[in-house]
Amino acid sequence: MVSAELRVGEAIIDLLTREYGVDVVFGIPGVHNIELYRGLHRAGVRAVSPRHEQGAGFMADGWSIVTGKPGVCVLISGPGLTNALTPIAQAYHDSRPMLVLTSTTPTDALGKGFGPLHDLPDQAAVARSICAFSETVTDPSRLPALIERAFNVFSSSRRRPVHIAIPTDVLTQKCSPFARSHAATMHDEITTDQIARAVEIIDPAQSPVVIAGGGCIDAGSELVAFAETLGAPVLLTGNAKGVVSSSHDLCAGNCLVFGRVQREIESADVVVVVGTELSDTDLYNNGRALNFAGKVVRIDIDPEQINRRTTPTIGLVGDAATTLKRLTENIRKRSTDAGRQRAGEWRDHARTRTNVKFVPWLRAIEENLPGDAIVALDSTQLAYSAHWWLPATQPRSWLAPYGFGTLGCALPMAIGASVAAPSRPVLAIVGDGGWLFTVAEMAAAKDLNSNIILLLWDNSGYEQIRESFDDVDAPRLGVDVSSHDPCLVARGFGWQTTRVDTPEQLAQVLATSFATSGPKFIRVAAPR
Ligand SMILES: Cc1ncc(C[n+]2csc(CCOP(=O)(O)OP(=O)(O)O)c2C)c(N)n1
Repeated sequence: MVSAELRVGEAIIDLLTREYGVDVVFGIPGVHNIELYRGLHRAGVRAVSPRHEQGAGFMADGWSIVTGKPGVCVLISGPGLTNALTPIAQAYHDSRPMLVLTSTTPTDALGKGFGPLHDLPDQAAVARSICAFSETVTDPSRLPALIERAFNVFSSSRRRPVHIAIPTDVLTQKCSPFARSHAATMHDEITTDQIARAVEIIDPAQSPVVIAGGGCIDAGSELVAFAETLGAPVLLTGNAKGVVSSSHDLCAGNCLVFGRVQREIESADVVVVVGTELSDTDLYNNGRALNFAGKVVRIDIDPEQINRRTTPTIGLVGDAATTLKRLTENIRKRSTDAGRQRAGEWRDHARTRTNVKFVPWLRAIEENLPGDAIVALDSTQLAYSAHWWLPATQPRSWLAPYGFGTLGCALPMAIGASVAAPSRPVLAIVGDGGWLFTVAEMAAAKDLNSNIILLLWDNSGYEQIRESFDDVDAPRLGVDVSSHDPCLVARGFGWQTTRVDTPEQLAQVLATSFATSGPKFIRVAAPR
């Protein structure tokens, strides 16, 4: 019998480190969550300090993409959580794991409207719609089962964030160390008969195509083996960039947004759709769902997703890696010639359709990007074409706001990525508008001496939105904003800073920047 020796706040962190391997968290301490921080200190967990909880969430998300593990945030009650809602929603939208631990109002005041500090009417409810589950825990004996449930979500279903709020009086209660709860997970195995039916559909195909999404992030080798056996070109969504190397002949890259490519997919006789919502943020075609003329084999871990946006000829609800492997073992092997040709045509099409305004800048980046680089993109014009133009040769190295489309995520995601992989260079491409959303995290990057190059695409305002106003003949309003003297700001945060005016200068500065470590800021005077 272990004696009561921990506070609940310490016991949660102890459980997370001992049983779930948590060794780094992102968050900001306050009076209310000190017991969680006491636990972090006791367990020797690294606590990364952003300058705003939005930064904590994005760092956790960036860290999670690179490591494949759930990012953990430790936040205070009320504003600690509300400040982090945007990155939590991003992780929800893009199906990524994140564990958010918050303190909340003392038990006797919960939901009573007494107005204690940081109170929300229902803190758990605030996060519920963007989490797999969000719970307030007043009985600490429930915590081990809830943490186990969270890690089951992260490992064996569609990944989503989880939020657990613990009242401050519960965090200070004494308890014995928590034992791990071993809840069962539900797994419906795809049957041999279902695999056989899918193979019957796939084998006669003359022009098969594979579309792979973020659900394939850990299924790269199985996806390549499947495509090589089928001889099919692979189109990747943004969240799958790098899952098949852009140097692979069958990789058509990220050109799903092009009308010609969409029409050719729609006329293929068999399309295998794996781990993707096929959403508007993958297709950018004003919400039009693809209208497949041929047969569709769809693989998704989420039974809710399997019929959304398209009803497949056959839906296989299961893990991408296992299911692709089983299909590969059963389909007939064929030549890759036609598939390679198609992939090449689509890659070329994307390049020729890229706005010439961006091409020399993209080339300067492409020519200098090291093979092991991690790229983080914000929502800025240069980044839009970078999605298909820049290479990505390994998975978990490409970070962008694909689903939620929020500004300001790239810098803190880059910092999280750099915490995960300190020796790899990280390039963040950020617009002058988006940069200011999370500019305070420049201080965090300086503290950490993060190996980040921040390329600021400075067109003095919200250029994409300026163009959107013009497109619909609306008078421009609220779009001509300036960040004044960005280089001075960056220097103030202690970053090495350079201003470039031409693509040639950019190429030179990138070459030297990638050769040195530490945070570096390159302000590009963007053409308009
Ligand atoms: C949180 C949030 N607010 C507003 C927007 C709308 N929005 C999309 S792109 C954009 C312009 C961003 O400007 P900047 O970062 O300078 O990039 P640029 O378009 O100028 O290349 C805006 C305001 C958004 N996507 N996210």
